[in-house]
Amino acid sequence: MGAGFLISIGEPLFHSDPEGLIGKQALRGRRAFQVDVAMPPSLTLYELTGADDDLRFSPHCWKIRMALLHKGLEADRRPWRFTEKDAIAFSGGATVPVLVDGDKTVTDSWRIALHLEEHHADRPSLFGSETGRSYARFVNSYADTVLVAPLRHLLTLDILARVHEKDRDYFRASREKRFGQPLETHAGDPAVHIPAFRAALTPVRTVVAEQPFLSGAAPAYADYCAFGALMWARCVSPLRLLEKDDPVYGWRERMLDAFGGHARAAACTEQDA
Ligand SMILES: N[C@@H](CCC(=O)N[C@@H](CS)C(=O)NCC(=O)O)C(=O)O
Repeated sequence: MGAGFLISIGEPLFHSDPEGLIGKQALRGRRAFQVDVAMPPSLTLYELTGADDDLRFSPHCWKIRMALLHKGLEADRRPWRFTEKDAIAFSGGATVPVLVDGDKTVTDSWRIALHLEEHHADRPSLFGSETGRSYARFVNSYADTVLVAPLRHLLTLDILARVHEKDRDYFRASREKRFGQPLETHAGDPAVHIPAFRAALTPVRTVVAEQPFLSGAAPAYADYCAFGALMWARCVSPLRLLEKDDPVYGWRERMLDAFGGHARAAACTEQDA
C-alpha cells in the first residue's frame, strides 16, 4: 500500500495511488513514470510494542491496524511502551491505540473506529450500516470481556517475558493489582484455560461455521474486534490455542490472509505449521 505519485507527460494527471493503479496505468501504455517520492502518511498510530520494536501485540491496536487496511489508509505506526506515558500525554489518555489524524487526536479503539468511519466516509465502510455498527459494538464488547478473560490467564507470563525491560516492573505491578494475585498464580494451568478459551469462542464458531466472516462474505469491523484478541495471543504466545478442524481456525486463516497476508507477515511468537 505504498503511496506514490503518477505524473503523466503531455496529459496533466497527478494523483496518489492507494489502489496500486500506477502499474495498471503504465501497462495501458500511457507515457507515465512514477516519481519515487514517499508521501508521508497523514495519520499516526501509536501501538504497544514489546522489547522488539516489531512485536506489536495489543489486541486493541490490532483492531485499528485492520480497520486502516480496510479503509485503505496508511499510517505512521509508532512504537510505544507501557512506561512511555509522556509520549501520549498529548492525547489526554494513558493507553494505546492513539490515532492522530490531521488536527484530530482520538483515543480508545472503538472511538477511533467511529472516527475513521465518519472522517473517511468515502472509503469502504467498517460497519455497512447502523445495524452493522451496533453488531460490531456488541462483538467488540464480547471480545474485550468474554474472550479476553481466559486469554489473560494464558498470556500474562508471555507478555511479561516479551515487554521491554523498562516496562517489566510496571507491567507486573499494574497487572497484579488488577488481578489481585501474583502473575504466576494468575497464569495457572493452561490445561484449564485453553478449554475455557475455546468455549468462549462458541459465538464466533457458530457463525463462521456457516459464513466466511462474522460480517458475512467479507471481513469488517466485527471481525477485527474478535481477531484482535487472537492476534494478541499469536504475537506473544507459542501455545497452539486452536485445533485445525475448528471453524474458528479456518476463519483466523482467512483473516491472516486478508489484505495481502498483512497479519500473517507480522512479527509473532506463534509458529505457522
Ligand atoms: N478500551 C481501550 C483499551 C486500551 C488499552 O487498555 N490498551 C492497553 C494496551 S492493550 C494499554 O495501553 N495499556 C496501558 C497500561 O496498561 O498502562 C481501547 O479499546 O482502546
